[in-house]
Amino acid sequence: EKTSLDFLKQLNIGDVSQAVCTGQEWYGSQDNGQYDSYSPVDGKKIGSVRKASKADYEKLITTAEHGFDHWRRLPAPKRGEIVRQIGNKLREYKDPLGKLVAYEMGKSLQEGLGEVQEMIDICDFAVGLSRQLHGLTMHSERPNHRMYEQWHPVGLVGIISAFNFPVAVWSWNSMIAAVCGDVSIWKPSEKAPLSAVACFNVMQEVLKENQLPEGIFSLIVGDVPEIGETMISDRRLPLISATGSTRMGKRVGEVVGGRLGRSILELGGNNAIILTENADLKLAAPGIVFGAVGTCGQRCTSTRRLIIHESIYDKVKDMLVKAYSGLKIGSPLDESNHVGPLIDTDAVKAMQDAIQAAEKNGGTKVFGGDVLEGDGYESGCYVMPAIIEASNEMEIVQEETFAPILYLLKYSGSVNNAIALQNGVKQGLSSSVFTTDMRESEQFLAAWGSDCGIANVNIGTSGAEIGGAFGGEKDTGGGRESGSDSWKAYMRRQTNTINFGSELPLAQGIKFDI
Ligand code: UN1
Repeated sequence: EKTSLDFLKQLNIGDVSQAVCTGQEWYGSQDNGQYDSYSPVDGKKIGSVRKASKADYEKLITTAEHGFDHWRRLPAPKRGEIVRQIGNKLREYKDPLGKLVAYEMGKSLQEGLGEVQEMIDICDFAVGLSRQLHGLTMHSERPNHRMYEQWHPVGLVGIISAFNFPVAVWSWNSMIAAVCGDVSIWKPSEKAPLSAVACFNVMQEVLKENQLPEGIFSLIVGDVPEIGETMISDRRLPLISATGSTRMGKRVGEVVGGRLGRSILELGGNNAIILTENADLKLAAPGIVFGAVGTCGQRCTSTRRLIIHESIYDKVKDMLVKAYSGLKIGSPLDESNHVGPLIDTDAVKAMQDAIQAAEKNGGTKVFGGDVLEGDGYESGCYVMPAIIEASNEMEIVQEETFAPILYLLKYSGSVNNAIALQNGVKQGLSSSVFTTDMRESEQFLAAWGSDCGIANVNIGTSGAEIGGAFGGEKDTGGGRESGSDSWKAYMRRQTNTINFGSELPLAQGIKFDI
């Protein structure tokens, strides 16, 4: 059966897209090669996007600098009004954009639509924020003096995003940056470039209707050495927000830090759910399964480890094997399926290697792990999610494998032993505990509890709302995006002291007469 590709027409995606967009204008080198985007759903080519050259990048930056000078002069609530219209445009195109995300990346249609919903939600959040970019006022120690702080835009913000959330992560950064008065330059993943092109096609109408200049929102598709490296070492970009592997993040942090720029890093996770003997297993089951197999295990918040009290270990194992046996795996565009494909065959290979390594380390596979073949699985990217009994010290358990592998770990004694296991990895993104005992949940949330950026009670590790700050500690990079006061990272703070008297007293009582 042929997948209906009407959504490509609705999103104005042609055979070959240009590499650069500065808002409405598209351009780019014609002879620097191109990315062909193949769908992991059916293995078919969806379209191509040209690769930008260094000259394209330079032209873009000049435009963005002009765009910034215009945009920063617009009152923040007026910038919010543009973001409000972008949010409404996304509402209009939610269906085709969600379908394209599902088709190009391979996540389920529900999750593709959910990802576009995250974009709409962050636009709404940013609109409200555009009237709340508050600073504080302080009392000056000097008579007839006033002291306060204000927040100004930082300038050009580079956004480097990953394939797994090909559009939402851009919106978390770009929409908050936009109300803050910044302009953004987005380098999307080369594994899902068409979803990025589609976002700009959708947004274009708003920019045009409002007669905005070029360079407020920009897109550049290109290679890491040519474009990614150029961005991170470019002093004209005071802030780089990067999502991806810890290896990539270390490189970004080092280069941006070397020029004393700022970075927001959203890197790998190794997220665990703790099931104590007081867990409500009915509540926990969907949280665990969605966390482990949703998005085919390719969220940075995916559940990778399940830390189970020994008294309920066998029961939980049986429950999970039963639940996994009922999983429907197939085209993510068919809403009755739970799990779609991995992003590509390299990811399939990485999953197979991880399972082998786990078995070599002494782990026991209790379910799944096979590569699926036959009707509907022609792309070679479909796998059966795996459950492996393991222990926390195993090298492979310490690593993030971007695939649906769930490691079962056993603990005995108090919840503090489980928390020690949960914290006993290099990463620190998301964590959760299922318990109906408030003493256990409060231990988990205490200063000596979970060391992660996200710690949940009776909710899984994935599927965070946009209203909270998103990000994590240790090898996860320390950055925070999206809600709460994450906006502060996109602005520079200025402290202002104003003397409205006729004397010039110095602070700290210093006398200096001339
Ligand atoms: C990511 O995987 O990079 O919390 C982001 C979640 C989503 C975002 C994940 N809202 O699972």
